[in-house]
Amino acid sequence: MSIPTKIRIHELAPSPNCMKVRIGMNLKKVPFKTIAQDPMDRKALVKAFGQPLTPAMQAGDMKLFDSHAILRWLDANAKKGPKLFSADYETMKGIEEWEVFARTGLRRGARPMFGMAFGRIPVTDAAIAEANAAWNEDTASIEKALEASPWLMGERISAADVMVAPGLYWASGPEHAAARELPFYDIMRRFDLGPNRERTRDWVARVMAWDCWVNPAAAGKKSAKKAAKAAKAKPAKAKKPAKVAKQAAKPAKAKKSAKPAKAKPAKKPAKAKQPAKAKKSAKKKR
Ligand SMILES: N[C@@H](CCC(=O)N[C@@H](CS)C(=O)NCC(=O)O)C(=O)O
Repeated sequence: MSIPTKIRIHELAPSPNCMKVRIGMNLKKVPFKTIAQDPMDRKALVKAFGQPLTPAMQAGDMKLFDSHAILRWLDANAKKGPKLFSADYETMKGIEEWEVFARTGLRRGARPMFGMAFGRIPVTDAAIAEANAAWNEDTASIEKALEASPWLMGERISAADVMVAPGLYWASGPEHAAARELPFYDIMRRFDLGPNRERTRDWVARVMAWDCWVNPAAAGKKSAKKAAKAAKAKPAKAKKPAKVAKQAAKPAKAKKSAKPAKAKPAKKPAKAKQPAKAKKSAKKKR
């Protein structure tokens, strides 16, 4: 089966699970369009997919939901870009362990963060402090893994990075939320990974540089222009894209991570380069 030319992703743009799919699509150089899901009305989504969550993908006449399922489909079918999973048994097991972590290991920070941002949980300083303590504790294993190598599974980017990093995006720098305009983001910016998470922040930025919602240049020049136009992009607050690019090039650990400018899959040579820097003018606000 080849990749259909018409791919539509139903998404809630700021959601980490939707970020994973955009990153996967861009790494694999698969063109796609997004359809914004109304968070308050999931009827059409349920009718089409039999379930209410995003991301949900229509690719030609095939339907698929669940971000990790979509990543697997991409890796099995797209011809370009780095290999996200692996032919190596042990590497696959390692990726799947990180996958379990992505699904369950960050809940103590993520649930209160999204709960407060969506108005489901009262916003209190104490609850935010508790969630931030959890963010710090629960990312210790990531910081440790990144002491040994620039990516979770070694010298190359893999599905492990794509599955885990987006869940940390909103807590990895208050400037991410501060650059966007809804009250939702005023709450998101109060969350933080806390001290001694420099490698983790740097790695999140390197993975997120592949998300065209964060970095329109990630989808290639033409798409970046289109995305910027569609979003009626306002002039950027210059610093953010520059920072993404700078962090992307910054070594997580002296020599080894001199490489991550190129995104590569675990234990396999990769063709994908780190995406271009977001142009100032391509910066969009939502
Ligand atoms: N296992 C699914 C989870 C999808 C999921 O939870 N999506 C969220 C957005 S990140 C959603 O649609 N939530 C509905 C809601 O919170 O009302 C995946 O990885 O795609």
